[in-house]
Amino acid sequence: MIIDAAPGPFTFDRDSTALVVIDMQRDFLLPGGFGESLGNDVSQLRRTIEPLAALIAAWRAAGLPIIHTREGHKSDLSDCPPAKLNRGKPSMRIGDPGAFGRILIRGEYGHDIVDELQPIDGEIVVDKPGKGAFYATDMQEVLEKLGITSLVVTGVTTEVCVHTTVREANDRGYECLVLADCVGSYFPEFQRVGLAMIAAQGGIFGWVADSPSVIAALQ
Ligand code: C5J
Repeated sequence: MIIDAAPGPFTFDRDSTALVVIDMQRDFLLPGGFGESLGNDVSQLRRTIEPLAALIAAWRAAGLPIIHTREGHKSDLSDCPPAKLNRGKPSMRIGDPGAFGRILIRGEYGHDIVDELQPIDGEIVVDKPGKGAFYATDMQEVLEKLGITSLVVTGVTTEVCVHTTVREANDRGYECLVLADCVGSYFPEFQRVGLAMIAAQGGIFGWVADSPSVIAALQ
């Protein structure tokens, strides 16, 4: 399949491509949740839900693999380095009580994926303690087992967990297509620059396109 993308056409093979949906978690996306409590405009992330739901439906219909990720930590915080824990607003740190349970703690309501994009049986969920999907996870083994060499990358936030994952994937030899309408940042300028950085210099980290062109190619 060939997708019209920046900086040029992105070619991928159905048998070796996975859709990666990064951290579409209630803590980041729900009004009243952790993300909003830090002063962020969650509508900037929520606009990705509708196109992503359509993409996931098309990807499922095509029978191709989907990998969801969630950023979060064990309840005793033993996998959260002090350098991460001690940052942020003092009353709103990882593990503190939030509107949807302890913030970014596995098993809490807020840590899980928004209702609209819940994984279905057979889809892989990678729980990650860091920003990138490869650090301290079995992501690489999962991809190798599936014979995946290309990733269609979606989710939040563009400049943090999406970028870190794309950079980790790029260094490991994966071809990454990032879908602009299916990734979101709380900060519009970071969204614009984050996407530009991926496709700059002839695609230094990968390619950028929109989801309708992928959905059309799948049909
Ligand atoms: C952040 C993420 N922003 N999923 N996490 O802390 O991008």
